[in-house]
Amino acid sequence: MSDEDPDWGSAFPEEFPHSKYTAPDPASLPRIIIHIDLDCFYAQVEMVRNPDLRSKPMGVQQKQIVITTNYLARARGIPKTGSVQALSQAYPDLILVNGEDLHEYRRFSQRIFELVSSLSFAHAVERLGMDENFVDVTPWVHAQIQGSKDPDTKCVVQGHVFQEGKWDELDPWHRCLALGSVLADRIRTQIRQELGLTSSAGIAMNKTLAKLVGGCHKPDDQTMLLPSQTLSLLQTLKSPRAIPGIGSATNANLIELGIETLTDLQEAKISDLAEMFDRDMAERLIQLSQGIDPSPVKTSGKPQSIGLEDRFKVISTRDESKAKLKWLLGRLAQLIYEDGRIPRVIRVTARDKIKERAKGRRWLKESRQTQISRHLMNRLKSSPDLPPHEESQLVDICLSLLDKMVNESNPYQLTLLGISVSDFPAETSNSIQNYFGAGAAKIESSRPPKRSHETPAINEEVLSQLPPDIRAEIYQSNVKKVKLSSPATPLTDFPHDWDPEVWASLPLDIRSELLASRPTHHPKAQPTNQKTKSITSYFQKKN
Ligand code: TTP
Ligand code: MG
Repeated sequence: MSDEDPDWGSAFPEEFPHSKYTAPDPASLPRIIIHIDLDCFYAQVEMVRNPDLRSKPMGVQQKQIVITTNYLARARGIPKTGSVQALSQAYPDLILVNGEDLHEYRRFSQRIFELVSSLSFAHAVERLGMDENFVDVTPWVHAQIQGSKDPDTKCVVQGHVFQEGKWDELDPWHRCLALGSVLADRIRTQIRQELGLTSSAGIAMNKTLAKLVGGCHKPDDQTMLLPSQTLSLLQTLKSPRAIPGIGSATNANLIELGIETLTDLQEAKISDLAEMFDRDMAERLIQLSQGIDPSPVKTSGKPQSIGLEDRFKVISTRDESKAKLKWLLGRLAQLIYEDGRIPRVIRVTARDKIKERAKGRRWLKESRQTQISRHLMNRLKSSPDLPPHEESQLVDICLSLLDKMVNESNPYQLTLLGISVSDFPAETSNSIQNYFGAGAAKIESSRPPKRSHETPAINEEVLSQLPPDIRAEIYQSNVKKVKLSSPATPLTDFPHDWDPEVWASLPLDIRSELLASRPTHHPKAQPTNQKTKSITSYFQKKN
């Protein structure tokens, strides 16, 4: 079925032209967000490439880890992930395909995003990692509800209602969601028809709920959440950690505060969290636990940064680091060439086991970045290979960034190194230097006009290659304890030597980055007496 020729007959089979129906005010209607998640994504891509694999239990391996298995394997009890050794031993008929070359996965990921973005009812599409997309279909749905459709008109739900709940087709909220379910079905059908891939979807009033409910009927199916079912859905989660966006680092902080269950967090006040989190973060955490997520679906553009990381057993000498950085640069050059933009900032990320132990942290990644002259990567406009001279200069720059994190005179044990680049030319008009003028602040930063995910200073490309729990953890460790000035209080942490108007016009993440770069400038989090709305009263409104 073409997108230009929608058959909404199945959604509204009957018309009542003489109705005295008054359309509901759109402001009183919920947002309708669809979350699409591809089923066993890498495995499906491999099965498209080699259809013989479809009838076999198979998995995709990177290094010694199986990162996904197909649903045939899962139906036989083979887990989704595990070590190659353990899974091969326990399931000798499991076929493993090497998935270290991400090129095809990225290509399919981009095609999915482009396909979904091209659908006329998709108001905004936000990529999350490689195989997930949020789609905001609110304007289209509201227009339908406001249109000539009579409230008595029959309306259908595609797929499941959460816990097979009963929905009321006369309730405008339910009707909005039902329309969302029809659109989700449409999206999934298009992806299947055009790319040969199956996916699962969640339909709800916000991103968090859509993502959570989308996992209820997997694979190749979809689930819609009624507003009154929000608490029931949340009750299926064991701990705050199960909420997308709450990583294990944040969870550990919550546990330190005595907040162990989701109910604890739902009932917490912002002041209860003040010891560990700034006010905005505390508020967001409490809201998330209550199923409240006002974050918009932000249309994704090209990634704000491009990068890759490698994990390994241990590197403890400069020569090994140099060799690894050189290897990473070579692969990064290929990605930059494919992207077509030339970056002006390079960032090195490292994880040092010894530091982690010393600080008692399980996941401690550090990054340092610096500006680079554009001529160093100019060749990548026309070739995927760096000339030797430029390559060696870049390796030296990376090593000097690493030196800022690793002291050669002390022992260290690196288990991860990564390089990413950002600040591409199209975005230079928004460069922070333009806001403050040269020399106003020595900040090495990049910012695209749009962010595809609310992860300040996080490399989406790198994130997309990581397991979801690690992605969430990295996200949390980046935002944790960073003062986020909310738009409602734009000048709270305002650095007084900067122009207030310019400050107010800056995006929140850049403000945070600037504040973070001024070590003495963070006023202590103000405890608040503001009471969080009780979750019950919040949801009593709409049943
Ligand atoms: P997921 O969406 O978590 O998993 P999936 O799509 O394979 O399976 P599901 O049907 O349960 O959604 O991750 C998407 C892809 O990300 C996955 O196919 C492989 C990759 N990935 C990694 O690179 N590393 C990892 O540790 C995991 C878990 C996944
Ligand atoms: Mg998936």
